Formats: sequence, structure tokens, C-alpha cells
Amino acid sequence: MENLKVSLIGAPTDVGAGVRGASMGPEALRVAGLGRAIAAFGAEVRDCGNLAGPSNPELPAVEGFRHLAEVAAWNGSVHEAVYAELAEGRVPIMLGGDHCLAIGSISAVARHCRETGRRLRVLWFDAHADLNTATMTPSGNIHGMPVACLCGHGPEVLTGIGGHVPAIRPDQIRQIGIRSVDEGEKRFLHELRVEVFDMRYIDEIGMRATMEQALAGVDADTHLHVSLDVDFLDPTIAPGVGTTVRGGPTYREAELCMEMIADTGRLASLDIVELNPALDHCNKTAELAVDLVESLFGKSTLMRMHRHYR
Ligand code: EXY
Ligand code: MN
Ligand code: MN
Ligand code: MN
Repeated sequence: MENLKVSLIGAPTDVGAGVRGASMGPEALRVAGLGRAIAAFGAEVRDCGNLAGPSNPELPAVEGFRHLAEVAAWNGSVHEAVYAELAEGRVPIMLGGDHCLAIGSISAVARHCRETGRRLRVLWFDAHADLNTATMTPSGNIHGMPVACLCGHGPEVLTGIGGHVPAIRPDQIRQIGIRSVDEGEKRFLHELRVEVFDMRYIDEIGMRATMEQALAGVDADTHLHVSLDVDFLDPTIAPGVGTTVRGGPTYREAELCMEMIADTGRLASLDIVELNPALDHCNKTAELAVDLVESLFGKSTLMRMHRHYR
């Protein structure tokens, strides 16, 4: 942990979302003590501040996309910022902002992995599959499309960010916590053979076995990227989100996910997205996100020191 260098990159926008407010996410995470919490583990933390970009024009969808030009501009900036921190050997944490920004961050991670010969595994924690396209989308909101764009299905201004189409292959992703999937997305998930651990699966086999499967094959050459959409969590513990879906993981289930990722020692980049302070209660969802990040960076409980239960 002593040599760990972490960079916080704020991307204060909600241009990809249907509900406004995620643009305030980066500041809420800072107020909740994100930087201090990571520094407490002995990591060196650089706060790169916030990226700048176009404001939210609040316009209707055009040919299946809302705010395509604005989404492309923000993602271009995110891509460059995340790529630059990775090139310096740092662990970038992209503070959203809505989930459309994962197009920029994950395309940067994929580019870094191609250049350094590392294997990429993306863990996508979300209530949604985010696999819509212009013809399938019920809303035109691009935060419902990043997985499709990253896999090469979308407009060239988004799929081409990073210069390699597709940025990633479906077999590099594992989706965890999914419970709200549109009809077109269901067909597309099957067609692309995306490995999905939905809530029904988690209910039946448990979070520990789920995460063992999601992490199977992760080795010393793996760059592990976590894309944490806060709506992954059950709304009773995480109300500060514009797209809540009931029936999500409990506090302990979510902590266990993060602890098991920490145990691999392979976490190399992270997105924290969709936090909406305008809908939160006294910043409690931001504080929960900070708790989860602490576990992700290896905060251990007493239980973990006494492994007789394994
Ligand atoms: N599937 C719905 C749509 O595409 O409009 C809802 C998407 C919500 C996406 C949130 C960020 O994960
Ligand atoms: Mn690296
Ligand atoms: Mn999402
Ligand atoms: Mn979501």
C-alpha cells in the first residue's frame, strides 16, 4: 500500500442522465472524505480537481440520443485525464457524474492495457445493464448505453474514443447486481454473451460464490477495473441516486464484494458514478460510497485477521 499512488478525477456532469444532479457527485464524495480515507492507508493521493465541459442543455433526444455532442466532449476529456494518470503508474478514480462517463474512463484503461500488455477485467456493479443502442433505448439517455458503446455498438464519436473499436470485448466484463434490463438489452446480453450475475443469481448462490466466479481467472497480469454505479446498492441504504431500483445488495453484501476485490490485489482503476446529492439525505450515500472504497483499498475487519472460518 505504501507505493500506491491514487488520482481523483472529478467529472461533474449529468448530460447522460435523465434526472439532473449527478453533476454534484464529485464534490459530495470529497466532502464525505474520499481522499482522506484513501490516504489513511498510506497511499499518496492526488486530487486532479474537476474536468470542465459543456453544461447540460436539457434537450430531448435526437435520433435516439440525448446530448450526444456534450456526452462526447465530456468523455474525450475523461479519456485523456484517466489515460494520463495510468501512464504515470497511478490508480485513477473517476468521480462522476453519470455512467456515460465510463465510456471515456474504460476506453482509457483498455488503451493502457493494450499498450502495456495487461489483461483487462471490468467489474460492472449496477442495477442496469447499460447496453442500450439508439434503436433500443426507451429514453435516449446515454448513461443507459456505455457498455454497448465500449463493445463497439454506438455512434463513432463515442465508440472511437481511444482510437480502437471496439474498446473492449464482452468477455472482459462481468456485470453484478443487475435487476432492471430492457427487452432489447436482454436479447443483446445473450447475443454478446456478457457474463451477468443478476440479483436472482446472487439471491440463490450468495455474494461470496458470485464474486469468486466474477473474479475467476484474475491473475498477476490482470488490470482490474471497477465501475461502481451507486444504484447497484439497495435504495434503502443508498437513496442518493436518480435511477433507484429496489431489491439491491445490502450493506454487508456490497462490502463483501469490495473486500474480495481488495484480496486480489489487482484493483488498478475505479469509477464512482451516478451519485446524486440532490436526492441524498445528509450525504449518507456519499459516505456509504467512501466506506465501500475503504474496503476496496483493503480496510480489513477483525474477521479478516482470523481466517479460521474459511
Ligand atoms: N435502461 C434505462 C434506459 O436506458 O433509459 C435506464 C438506464 C439507467 C442507467 C443507469 C446508469 O445505470
Ligand atoms: Mn499500469
Ligand atoms: Mn449504470
Ligand atoms: Mn444503473
